[in-house]
Amino acid sequence: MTASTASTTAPYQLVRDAAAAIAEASGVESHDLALVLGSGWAGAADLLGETVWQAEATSIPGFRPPAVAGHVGMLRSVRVEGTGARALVLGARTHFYEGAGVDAVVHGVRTAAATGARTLVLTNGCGGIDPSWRPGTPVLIRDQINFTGATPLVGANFVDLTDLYTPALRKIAKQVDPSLDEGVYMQFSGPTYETPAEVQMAKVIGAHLVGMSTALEAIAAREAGLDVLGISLVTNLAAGVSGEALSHEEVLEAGREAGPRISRLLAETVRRITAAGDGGAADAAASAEATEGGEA
Ligand code: 8IG
Repeated sequence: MTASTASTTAPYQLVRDAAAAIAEASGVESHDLALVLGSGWAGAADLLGETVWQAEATSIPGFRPPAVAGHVGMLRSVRVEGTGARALVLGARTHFYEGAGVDAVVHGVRTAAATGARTLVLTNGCGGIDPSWRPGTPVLIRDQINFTGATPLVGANFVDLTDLYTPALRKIAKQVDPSLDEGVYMQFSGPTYETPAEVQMAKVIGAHLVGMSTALEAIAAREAGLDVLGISLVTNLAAGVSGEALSHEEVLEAGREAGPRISRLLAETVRRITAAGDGGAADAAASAEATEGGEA
């Protein structure tokens, strides 16, 4: 890892400033786990536990206002119900298609790591290529294809991505909801949705889910040493799969419909991850083994 070079560059200084500002404003010295809430997931963190602090993200260094007008991006510090662990909830993200650069896209993730988080839960709304996934279906991300042509890493920084999405964390999510499927998420640069031909290409090269986020963030998380759990909410069938046109209204409706299910999934998964210890995957894996056969 090239932390010695990376940590002296401007984006990393901004990250340290952001983490210090969050600690100061929230009174929470360090966090154990962080979550990024994507399209359709806005209310999904409401069952996690007690919110002990919240603020507009733009009050913290490096966080940009959300691209969608009338939408305020909030940061929250939550005490996880049942375990007392500290969760940092990032209520909005900066997308690659905003053109602010990759450092802006991954600022929240790097800040989460700098607040002490060991585990990151990335959520998103996306298009599904498998027609059996009706809009409103949550799917675990097993692996990814970064099709943006960009990366948050600079220099000879050869981060291993073999287990980019931590298997032990997926296992815990499946114990919470045994009906969860897994898929490969492909990040396009956006902001257009794909053409039907692009969706066919995605399918041929091994993708099951198409979206405009998450992959770059997962890479930055891995560089920062975080364990990553990714959950996509299929809010629409990808272009050309159903023959219907894509609509933003459909996306919103799928999110509303899936709300109760994904809220319970998120809360119970986070509770189990943090129950084992400090939120690291080794503890999570141990707890998954310990409960094996008992509940799932
Ligand atoms: I919500 O079908 C949502 N986000 N690229 N394709 C891409 N991003 C998305 C889609 C989709 N649905």
